[in-house]
Amino acid sequence: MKLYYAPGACSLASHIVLHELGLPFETESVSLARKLTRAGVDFNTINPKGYVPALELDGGGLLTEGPAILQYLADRVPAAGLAPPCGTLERARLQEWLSFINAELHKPFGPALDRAAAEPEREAARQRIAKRLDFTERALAGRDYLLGAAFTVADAYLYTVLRWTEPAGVELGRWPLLAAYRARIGARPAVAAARAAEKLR
Ligand SMILES: N[C@@H](CCC(=O)N[C@@H](CS)C(=O)NCC(=O)O)C(=O)O
Repeated sequence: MKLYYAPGACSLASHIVLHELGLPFETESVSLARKLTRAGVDFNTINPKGYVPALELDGGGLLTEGPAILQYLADRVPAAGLAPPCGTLERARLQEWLSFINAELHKPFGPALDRAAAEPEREAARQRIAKRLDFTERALAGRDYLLGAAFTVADAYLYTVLRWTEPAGVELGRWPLLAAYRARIGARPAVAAARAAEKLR
């Protein structure tokens, strides 16, 4: 398998999960501004959607969309417990979180991080993010991870998105449970390894 990623982007969640699972994999970074892979290939010829993450599969073919990639990877190694079994309510809970993070939390970071966007648009995005972080903070009360006692792929994704708060102008200290959660997830060896591979702090 080969993961196309951009340092610190949402592809970090897939990169974390690959490290967590201990499966053999390769990576190649992509310049999102120039749509060029590190080897100089036009990334649009690999993923016509033009964005990361994109996972080249061992048997050929490409899988895109972070939530799909995260679940595909988790299902390769069920014993690792990074996703509950398919068909269970717990699996639907995982999908509920992945959808929420993807559509409700990840998306408003686009305008919030865009220095070219008008300030009112950026501020509206920050307010949307804050509302969603309020909800997530309440959901984490009394639990270490989004689904309860065990780390899942949803935690890899939420951690990745929480890393964007400061550059987006959102002070994570307003949500003490989320700040502690980010530090806790960030200390996992696989998370540190993925960060190091992407040359991130
Ligand atoms: N729907 C996609 C969105 C992925 C996405 O937003 N990727 C960003 C980085 S976090 C990107 O590559 N943006 C470059 C672009 O859209 O041109 C997913 O959930 O995987």
